[in-house]
Amino acid sequence: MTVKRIITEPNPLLRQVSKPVSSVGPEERKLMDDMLDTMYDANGIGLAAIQIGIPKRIIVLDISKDEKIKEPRYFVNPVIKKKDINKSTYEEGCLSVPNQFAEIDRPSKCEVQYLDYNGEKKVLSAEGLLATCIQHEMDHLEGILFIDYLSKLKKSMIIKKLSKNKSNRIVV
Ligand code: GNR
Ligand code: NI
Repeated sequence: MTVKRIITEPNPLLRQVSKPVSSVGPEERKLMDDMLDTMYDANGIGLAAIQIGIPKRIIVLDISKDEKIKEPRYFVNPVIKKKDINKSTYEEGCLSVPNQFAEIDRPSKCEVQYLDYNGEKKVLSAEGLLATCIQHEMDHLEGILFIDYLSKLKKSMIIKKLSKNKSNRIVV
């Protein structure tokens, strides 16, 4: 289990479309373990593989409120089968868009089909924060970030800020 460095915007890697996984083997499970470690270390509730530079269609989530009770969820090759016509609004953040938050509307419920940690085919009906988070992570697999839903002006202001922070940071 290793904590990896999370890639932040602007970075062309985050715009890459991730590739389906052919089977869930030791390499994929090691990746999922590292992703979970990286996510917990960064106090996030979700992470897509591309955020640590691996363009595979894998996401991990843990939306449990109690820090001591871990409820990790693993999704390989997730596909959304159904989306509710009703929308919910959540204040979203992203580990790849540090310290920026915005209210985003998304379908309030969704049904997702995926392979789990053991490579078994599963279907999950999600609502609330879980549904939002699944859709946020699945956007990462398509190279989409939540700031893409904002006005051009808001988005460009955020990217400008992040670029500035990056050029000021001393990389060790
Ligand atoms: O930690 C995260 N919190 C969050 C809050 C509202 C909606 C989505 C998220 S996902 C985010 C972690 C992340 O960047 N995942 O890609
Ligand atoms: Ni994100």
